[in-house]
Amino acid sequence: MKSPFAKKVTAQADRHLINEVAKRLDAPARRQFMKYSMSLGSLAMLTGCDTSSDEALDKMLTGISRFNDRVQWAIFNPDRLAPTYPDSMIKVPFPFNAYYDVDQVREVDGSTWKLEVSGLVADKRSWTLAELAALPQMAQTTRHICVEGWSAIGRWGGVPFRTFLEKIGADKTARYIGFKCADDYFTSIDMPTALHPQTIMALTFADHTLPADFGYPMKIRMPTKLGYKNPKHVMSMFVTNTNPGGYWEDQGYNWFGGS
Ligand SMILES: Nc1nc2c(c(=O)[nH]1)N[C@H]1C(S)=C(S)[C@@H](COP(=O)(O)O)O[C@H]1N2
Ligand SMILES: [Mo]
Repeated sequence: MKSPFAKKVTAQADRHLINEVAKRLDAPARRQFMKYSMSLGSLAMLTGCDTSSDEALDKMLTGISRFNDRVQWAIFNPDRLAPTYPDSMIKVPFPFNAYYDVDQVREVDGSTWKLEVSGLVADKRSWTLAELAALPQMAQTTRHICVEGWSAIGRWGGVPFRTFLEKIGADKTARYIGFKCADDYFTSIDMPTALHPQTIMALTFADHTLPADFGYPMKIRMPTKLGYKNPKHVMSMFVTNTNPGGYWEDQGYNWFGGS
């Protein structure tokens, strides 16, 4: 996603989003909104034509992506549910994806694993797998969408993330939650998505222990976000007001990453 072409595709998606948002506004708000986004759009065209300045193009596209983050945050509906599907539609075998090949998958020892918790929370003690498994559980069959051009329906089960956040006394007015994984992956999400009723700390896939490939011992599963926002093999999490970025996000993927 680092290439200028990939970034142009992102900019096109942003134009699409701008039009989608405009459709939802009433007439005066739409005029104002379009005035603002059109000025961004004409800037895009001007800078886009100036191929001698990659730096300017880069800066402008990053600006649009930040704008896109703010728009997605603003229109995110905490009560709207992502579609769920019958279990007969679960994709077998489910696709694997990571920034490395499947033979490089990290083998995490679930018997010694402890989820570390830090930042703006009342209770910073770490959690064993058995402790998480003893909390209330839910499961849902949803579609995972990867920006690399595939999507697949899967079934993830585990602890509703909201339940966990309330249990540890997380500051629900904080803006972000960051995650660090057993590989070099990291990502972060907005608090409204963390509290969404379909966001889960997944411990199972298709009603069995989460396989290593899919993020054992725990992944954060959000059907309202694109694949790269769903961290596998989570080792630690922290609540913060400073945007922690992410592995792909820091290389040009849109940070909010809604789907
Ligand atoms: N720890 C970790 N989590 C990760 C990734 C990764 O490389 N490492 N890749 C992300 C991407 S881009 C996708 S599409 C999904 C793939 O999840 P799956 O292997 O369960 O299909 O994991 C996401 N979470
Ligand atoms: Mo992905």
